[in-house]
Amino acid sequence: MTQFALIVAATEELGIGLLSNLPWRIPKDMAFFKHVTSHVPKALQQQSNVQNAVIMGRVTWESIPPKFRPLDKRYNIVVSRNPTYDLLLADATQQSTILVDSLESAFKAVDPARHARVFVIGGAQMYNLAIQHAKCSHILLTRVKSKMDCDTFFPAIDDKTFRLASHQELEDYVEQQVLEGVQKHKELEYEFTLYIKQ
Ligand code: FOL
Repeated sequence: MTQFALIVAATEELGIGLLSNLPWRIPKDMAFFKHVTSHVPKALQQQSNVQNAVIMGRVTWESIPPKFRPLDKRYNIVVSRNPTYDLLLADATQQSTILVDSLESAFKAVDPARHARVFVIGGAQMYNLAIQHAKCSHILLTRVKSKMDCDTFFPAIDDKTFRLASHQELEDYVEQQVLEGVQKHKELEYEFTLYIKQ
């Protein structure tokens, strides 16, 4: 496998979840997540049958509303130590989803000929393993500035390993314009950021 990115929304205290769900609903952040994880880089779009892969733990899989599962136009790789875990897939979506028993097996399930970018999309157990991986090249972090009650956390981002990229670098990576600076949704303030491995 080549490199991969993490994508996450987290508070300043790096809180990411509460009771196995997202602690907030920020529509423009969810739209950003959908665009970034679905978008195949322009340089690779000539090839047909190419899409991105998203890797997630079993708890994150269950947190996605059933109507959005599997995440469409993406190859879904779900990690569970239970080899008999039932993904409850409709027949039409069987080929777009697989179950594997470890993060390493998830990376082995990625086919460079069919999968352009690879994203680890959570949750805490997956992020903890993935952030330490040599092939983890980017972290797309939506920083939620408001204090929110959380019971699940993203690992600390070591500033000797990752540097905060510029807004231009973020737009270049996602190949789309991104809202710059602090955004507001109802009472919540948030900002789109990118970290790149040094
Ligand atoms: N990264 C960011 N920036 N924000 C997030 O909310 C986020 N969430 C997860 C991972 N990385 C993230 C994990 N949780 C869906 C639901 C939960 C989830 C990830 C995705 C989901 O249903 N996504 C649909 C769009 C749903 C909608 O439009 O409301 C998708 O197609 O991506």
